[in-house]
Amino acid sequence: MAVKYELIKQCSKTGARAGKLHTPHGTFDTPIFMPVGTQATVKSMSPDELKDMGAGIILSNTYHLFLRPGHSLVKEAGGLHKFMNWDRGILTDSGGFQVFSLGDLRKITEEGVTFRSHIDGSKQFLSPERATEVQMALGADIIMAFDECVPYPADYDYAKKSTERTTRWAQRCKNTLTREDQALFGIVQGGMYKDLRSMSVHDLVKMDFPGYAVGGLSVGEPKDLMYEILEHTVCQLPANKPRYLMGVGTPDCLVEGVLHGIDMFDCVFPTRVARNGTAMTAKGRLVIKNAEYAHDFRPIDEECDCYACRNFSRAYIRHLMRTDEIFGLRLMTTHNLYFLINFMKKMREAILEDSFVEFRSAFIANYKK
Ligand code: PRF
Ligand code: ZN
Repeated sequence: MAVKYELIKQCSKTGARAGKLHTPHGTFDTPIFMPVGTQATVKSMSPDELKDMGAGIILSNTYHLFLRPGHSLVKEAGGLHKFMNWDRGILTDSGGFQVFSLGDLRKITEEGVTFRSHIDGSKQFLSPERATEVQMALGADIIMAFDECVPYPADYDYAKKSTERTTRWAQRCKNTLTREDQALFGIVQGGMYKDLRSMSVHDLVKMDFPGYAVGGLSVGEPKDLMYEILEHTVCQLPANKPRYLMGVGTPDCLVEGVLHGIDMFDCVFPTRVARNGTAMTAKGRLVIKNAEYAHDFRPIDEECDCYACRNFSRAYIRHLMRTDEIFGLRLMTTHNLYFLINFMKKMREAILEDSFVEFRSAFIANYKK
């Protein structure tokens, strides 16, 4: 099997767990946060910088690489790892979610999705077979089933039909995959309906995927509802397989995800907000352009030892961001990614010491949303 999950420690009071994910490109500690590299690059960071901050697996996108530069070119380069010179783990999302975010530009049938490229308006088609073939050409360690993310809100009938189709699509993805060095994860959908979530888990688990993702959350629903559906879903997933919560990456949601037994996360949030001047800290967000930091010569985060915090002040980074200097984006991105990777490490240590409940209480007491 291409990817194997090893459970190291289960929290005695919550669903939280510490483990290891073995892949063809290394073994990584879980829970893990995967930085997003949509266009085969984590924006503004070199692979060496990512390694220095402790990144293990990064996520890239089938949709974007399929449209440009095209999966054949990436294959010609020797695959995505070689193309971007990244020798640790890669997970590619299937394109399902991106295609469905195009709104009016797409049409869904049982066969697949016809859509217009956001780049040149050309007509394109992705199906479970095509999305899997593209992901085989890219060559990531973990590839995702082609799914429909049920929108929020959605009526019961639509959510049911969509979820059943996603399950049929998952089987078609599985039938298409021929590479033995890639692990295909199934994606649980079901909207905000518990019985549909149970149905989705049940049907996917029968297909025996090497890992399972929880999709269709963090799509605009209230956080309490998200946590409720998450808990209901995760506790039905097999304990010996990795669990991935898609598109979630704010500190409060990461803590709740880990609490319920999630092992993997990805989100554009840390890198996107960094470029717009927001730093993440254990106390909450810090908006670097604010006037209050003009004469503040402390680091972004006094508890952080990333390259940015060890060497530069808030006042300096504020100046770079206000003058649109590229170095400012790089420092902000470095900090946010380092912060999150380190945050996951701290959660893992707490689980290993069986003090995750205390970690969570201390976090909640300190963190301003
Ligand atoms: N499906 C896929 N990718 C995703 C999602 C999903 O439901 C989400 C939902 N938060 C983020 N990314 N394929
Ligand atoms: Zn820092």
